[in-house]
Amino acid sequence: MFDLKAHPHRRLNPLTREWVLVSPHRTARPWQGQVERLPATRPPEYDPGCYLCPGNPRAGGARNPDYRATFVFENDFAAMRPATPPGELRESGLLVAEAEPGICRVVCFSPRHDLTLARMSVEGVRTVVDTWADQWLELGDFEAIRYVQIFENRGGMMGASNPHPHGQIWANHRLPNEVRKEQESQSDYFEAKRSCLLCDYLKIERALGERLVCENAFFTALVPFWAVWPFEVLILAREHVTALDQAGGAMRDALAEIFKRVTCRYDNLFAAPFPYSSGFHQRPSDGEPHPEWHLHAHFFPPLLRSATVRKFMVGYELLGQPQRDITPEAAAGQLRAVQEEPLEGV
Ligand code: H2U
Ligand code: ZN
Repeated sequence: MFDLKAHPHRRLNPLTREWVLVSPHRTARPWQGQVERLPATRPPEYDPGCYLCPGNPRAGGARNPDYRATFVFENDFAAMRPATPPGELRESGLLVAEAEPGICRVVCFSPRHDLTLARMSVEGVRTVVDTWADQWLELGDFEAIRYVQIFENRGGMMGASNPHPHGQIWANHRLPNEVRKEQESQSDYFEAKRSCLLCDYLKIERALGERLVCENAFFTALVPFWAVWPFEVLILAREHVTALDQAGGAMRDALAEIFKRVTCRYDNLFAAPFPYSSGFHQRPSDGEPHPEWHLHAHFFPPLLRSATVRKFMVGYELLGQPQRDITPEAAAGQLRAVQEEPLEGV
């Protein structure tokens, strides 16, 4: 008898329509609760050498203002530029290139060099939520911009260049690959069923409960059935809103609250600050209503069993498909078991 808890199987991600191989038998042993904290060297509140701290010079000569809450600036090493001339290359359908105009910005979450979303107050994170929503609207209004990607890389393991709490926004003309896949699947589902893929998925998960991590009145955090990363989390709006502009004050407070709770749980799992890449997926900024889109945030953390054991996408995963040993159900259980308050000294 086929058993998801015991037998190798593959699971479908209905958002990307990609499969993940799940090998639950490889971790049939119970979790040892191993906690291997990295040395708690908390950074100073202000670092004179940091290019994101208030008042400090950045590369390229600009100087940061003496900001008191959030601070947004154009990336000095932007991956895309607004003034990119139109153009394309098409050679036999095999050499294909298209000019890609865009705008890249950096968002400092706080003037305090030593904070993280987990360590900031909910009010402080609410200011970040407002900044994200304002930037999403402002960048989406540009003629050339059709998608605004808000994201955060946290920790050197995920390639973040600096511990100062910050994220980035890349806004550009065409849908990035991951967004295009989610656009197509949500749109096809909406056409076929006249209902929203993620609203329907959330109903199933809330009824089953085994993959839930935590929730409040407006958001649910869960480990998706199709998770690839060991402690991957999906934060879903509980009402059908297509983007941050449709979130009112109470919903924005709740978003700040759930971000703090999820990142605290991460920090309390193995390592503070727990590394991850996270970001929102929401409706494209092309002026269409996109009723099929459901606002959500993904968290992709690389850690597997401890602060030092990480997951790499190598070998079979690069050449075949992603694979995981610890099941999403087990990962959700571990995330539910850790406390939500920041630990002393973390
Ligand atoms: P990451 O930590 O996710 O790499 O983001 C930091 C960004 O900050 C990075 O994209 C930019 C880098 O280009 N940056 C500046 O714009 N100015 C600077 O003085 C240094 C870094
Ligand atoms: Zn700093």
